Amino acid sequence: MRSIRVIDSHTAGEPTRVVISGGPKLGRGTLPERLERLATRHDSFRSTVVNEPRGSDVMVGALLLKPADPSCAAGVIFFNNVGYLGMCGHGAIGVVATLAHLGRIQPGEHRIETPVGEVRATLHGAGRVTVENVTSFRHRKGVIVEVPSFGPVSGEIAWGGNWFFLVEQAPFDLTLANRGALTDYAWVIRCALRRHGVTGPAGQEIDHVELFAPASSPQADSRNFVLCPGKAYDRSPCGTGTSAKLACLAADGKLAPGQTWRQQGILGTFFEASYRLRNGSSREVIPSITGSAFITSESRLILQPGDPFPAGIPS
Ligand code: PYC
Repeated sequence: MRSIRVIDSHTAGEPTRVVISGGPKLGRGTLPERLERLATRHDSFRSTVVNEPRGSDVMVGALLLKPADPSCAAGVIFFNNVGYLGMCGHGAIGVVATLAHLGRIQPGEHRIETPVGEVRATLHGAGRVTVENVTSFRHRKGVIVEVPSFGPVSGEIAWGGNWFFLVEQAPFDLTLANRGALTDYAWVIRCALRRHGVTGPAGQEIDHVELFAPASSPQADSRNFVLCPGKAYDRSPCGTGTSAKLACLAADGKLAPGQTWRQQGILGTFFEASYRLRNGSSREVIPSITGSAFITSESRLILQPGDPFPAGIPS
């Protein structure tokens, strides 16, 4: 009977399931090469770990791997109910808290390989972590898409480790009670982007939609609602989404390097963020995101012979 050892945590409310053992053999190579093998030869593993009945649409999986560079603490591939994520901010915080929980790392700085580049993480202790993300940038601003039932919607396209369409206003208050309407609204925006061929610079799909409103707390600068590729909304303020936001603020001269931005998510939890410029570039920023993760369980996922859903239920 096959089993997969996992540790679950949540970061600002958003779950991460770190696979400690029992994953497929991906061989050697860079993280993008191993991601390619995972996606093309073992995609059922992704679905087994995060989809129902063992997981849920909101679960983000993190497969721990030996890093290609042995001086890194780990390599990690993030995935969700429908596919793979380049980077994942809340997930990286969850991975670092999990490695600390396992006693594999101590407070201090650690490097982690992801398919879209290396990130630095500082473990402050008690699950509090700062992740210095991959280089982030705004691709376009003032992009207008015609959204059925809502009319023209204007937004910015930015990379923060994933591709985002950032919209400054929404027709519904950004409250948890409105999550259904916000999900539907963000989803029709995403479909409109796809229909109109709005992409990243090399044709990349814009698969995250991020809506903003003023914060509900004087301690925050802004509140967001982020819709992920598989139609689950991010319970956290979204680390890569906050990175994309920093890139837009920096491009508009609205946030100085080193200045703190407190991003509140839909549950009211916060990430603290700031950026430095990449090699003096005024277009590319290196964001740092600070948040806390809490371990919620240690378990073994079991694939019993005869189970009609050994690979989970497709989302
Ligand atoms: O925190 O970057 C993030 C993230 C992406 C998708 C879900 N969370």
